[in-house]
Amino acid sequence: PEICDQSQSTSSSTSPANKTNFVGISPLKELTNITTPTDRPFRVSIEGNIGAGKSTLVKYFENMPNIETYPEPIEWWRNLNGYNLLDLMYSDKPRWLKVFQSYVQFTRLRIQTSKPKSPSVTVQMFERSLQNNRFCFLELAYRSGCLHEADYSVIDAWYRWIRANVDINLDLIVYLRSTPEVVYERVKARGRPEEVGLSLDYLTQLHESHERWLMTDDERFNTIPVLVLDADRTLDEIYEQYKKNENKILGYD
Ligand code: D5M
Ligand code: MG
Repeated sequence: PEICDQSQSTSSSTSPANKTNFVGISPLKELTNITTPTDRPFRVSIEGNIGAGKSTLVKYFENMPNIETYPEPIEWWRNLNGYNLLDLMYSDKPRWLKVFQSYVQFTRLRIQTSKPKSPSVTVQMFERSLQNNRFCFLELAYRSGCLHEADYSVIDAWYRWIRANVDINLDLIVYLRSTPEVVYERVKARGRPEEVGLSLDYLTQLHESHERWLMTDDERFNTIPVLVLDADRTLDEIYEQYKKNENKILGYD
């Protein structure tokens, strides 16, 4: 495919992207099949577009008893032997996207297989996941022509091996569902230097990639239960949603 032709996936006006007011449980992934594991903590991953408020949610839970939170390891990506891989990736995707995907997958593997620091930890909360890397970012990179099928296949082969040989299962995904225009404004306001060139078009594609992964019933993408929260609201309203859904998010009910 043509390198980084990003024109092909922005037009789907029939996608669930337009149901902006949808809050609640993904209709296709009922939460009835949540199981609380007995041999390890409950694992929940916080997912959503750039600027959806994942870090804020993770922070909200960070000091609660028996919960261990794992923010995205963005500082690892920003400094690998002095190289800022995040910046390299955004400044030249055809050159750097594949090694970035590969490094992100590695860092997420390290995090998602962390042993809790104390035996009293009953919940591990991750900001994004290996599953996100594979089914959202890697998939989008491939579909938009940013990644050669051979590169995609190598990273996919690693993912498959990991999944077959290491316990990377998640018990719940919390999807902070947003509208691309809303997160675009937040990303601009946040002003992370690597993200200055981020376009509304890319955020729209990323949104659609989250939708494809989490809001369709295609089991090749996801079989993990998904709790959907409306991330377009104000911070106060979003905190209200956390409070209301706290027990669900933590696997307590
Ligand atoms: O910020 C996380 C940043 O890292 C954001 O710029 C997206 C980028 N990111 C994270 N994972 C990937 C993968 N797998 N590919 C490409 N870019 C990625 P946040 O605000 O937490 O979303
Ligand atoms: Mg974040």
